[in-house]
Amino acid sequence: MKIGITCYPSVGGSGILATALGEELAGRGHEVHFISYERPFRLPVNSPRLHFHPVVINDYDLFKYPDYTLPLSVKMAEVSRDFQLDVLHVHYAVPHATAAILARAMLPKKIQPRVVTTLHGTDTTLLGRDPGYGPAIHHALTHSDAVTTVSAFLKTETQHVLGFKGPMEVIHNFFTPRAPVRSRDEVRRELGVGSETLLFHSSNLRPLKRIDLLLETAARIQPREAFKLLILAGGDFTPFAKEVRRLGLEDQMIVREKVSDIEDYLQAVDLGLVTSETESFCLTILEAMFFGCPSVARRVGGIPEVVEDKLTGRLVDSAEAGALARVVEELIFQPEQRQALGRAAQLRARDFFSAAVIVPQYERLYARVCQQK
Ligand code: GMT
Repeated sequence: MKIGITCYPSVGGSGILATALGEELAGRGHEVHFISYERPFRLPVNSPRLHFHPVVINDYDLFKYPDYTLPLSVKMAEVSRDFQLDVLHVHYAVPHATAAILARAMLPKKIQPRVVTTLHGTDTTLLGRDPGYGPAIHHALTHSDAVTTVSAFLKTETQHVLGFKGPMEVIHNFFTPRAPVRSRDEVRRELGVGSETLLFHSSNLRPLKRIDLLLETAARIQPREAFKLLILAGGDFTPFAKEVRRLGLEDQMIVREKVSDIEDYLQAVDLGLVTSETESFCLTILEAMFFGCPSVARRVGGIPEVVEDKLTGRLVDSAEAGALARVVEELIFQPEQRQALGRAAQLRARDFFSAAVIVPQYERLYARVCQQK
């Protein structure tokens, strides 16, 4: 098939997932065309059947805010026409789904691609509640040929928040780890970590990730010498430096910003820590699971679909730093228990959230919507 994919190209779960999906589809013989304002950062160059079409945005003085939706929709229509796309698969509703619906309407009926929209989380849970976005998202979902969500939780939220009553298929996220370039020992040496437990947090640091709670939790873990905390930051960490100093955590913290070789770090860490207010799925937990690293997370959103408490990680009901810290301490001082959780997490990742399990679900969906043509 000929499939167009639009996603956010920078660091972020929805973009990572969409890029991996495109790569997997090309590997299975499909022709894949990425359409975005930048080349997705994990998209390989010179790979057969993988193409990238940049959207050019001109900055006109007459606009206070530059518009992306219109040039994106024009590029989507052009690529659909020139490469006879069967499907336009858009990841993250805003503005991608709206642009796809417009692109399709610009084309003559017989060359219109099918539009598949995948909701990832904040496009429903945050923007869906915004009266300036909600109706446009609802319209785009209603006019998509298929809608998928990355968790059952997100499907329910979409029904509640947007009042969307149409069919939605739950297709969980997947991850295909690349081989690390450096060894675990080399990476731990780079980080200055010896036998301490290496805690791990990876996120875009937005308020929803509750970095305040993450740092407060780290500050409550005793004794301090027992751990270090590695943060892979998909954003600027400097605003948090003052809080790190206030909590006296300078010696425990290691921060790396905008890392692309995440696998090097994933193989070197021992325990993930996720303090988010909500997550529709939490790809970072899954990425760590593939390397046998379990996580401690709050029991929120779609996380219980990924982590089974006490089997493949730990879920904490409380949003209180002390409660999270007690569970982390337990796993620091019981390495056998932590490693058993990690081994089970790795098996679960492979059996339920690998490309081999998930990608065929998208292929079947594409075939189904194309039959309706
Ligand atoms: O976390 C974000 O706000 C970014 C967003 C994204 O576009 O990357 O993440 C969402 O999509 C990820 C991939 O499906 C999910 O793993 C994240 O849980 C989800 N984030 C939220 O729901 C907050």
